[in-house]
Amino acid sequence: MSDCIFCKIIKGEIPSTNVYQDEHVTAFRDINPAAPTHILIVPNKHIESVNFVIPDDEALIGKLFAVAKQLAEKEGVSESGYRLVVNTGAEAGQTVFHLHMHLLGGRPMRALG
Ligand code: DGP
Repeated sequence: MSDCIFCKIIKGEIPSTNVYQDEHVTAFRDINPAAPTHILIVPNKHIESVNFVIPDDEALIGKLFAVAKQLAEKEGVSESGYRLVVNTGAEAGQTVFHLHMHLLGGRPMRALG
């Protein structure tokens, strides 16, 4: 989508610190990190949120987890632990409406509330 900030990052139209990219998925460091490791893993296809996932996207959504596993190992947080978060909708705190998975690690996480 032309006015989507993550679509622009995926296309290299605005700067980002990319840590992974293939034809389906891009991952880059969050601009406002909430943990020592804070990476956003996004499908290259513009999907607004989990609410807009269709059956054809299932392999793509699975790929987000495969990339998360790979990046957690690379960041050295596989053993210590990490959190994968997908905010969906305004009340959950979604601010960018291009589906993304947060990979957070490198510090103890509080219980969800
Ligand atoms: P969420 O609140 O779940 O929609 O998370 C959106 C995240 O995106 C938030 O943690 C900040 C990050 N973010 C927003 N704009 C940019 C940007 O231009 N570059 C990068 N690297 N991250 C961004």
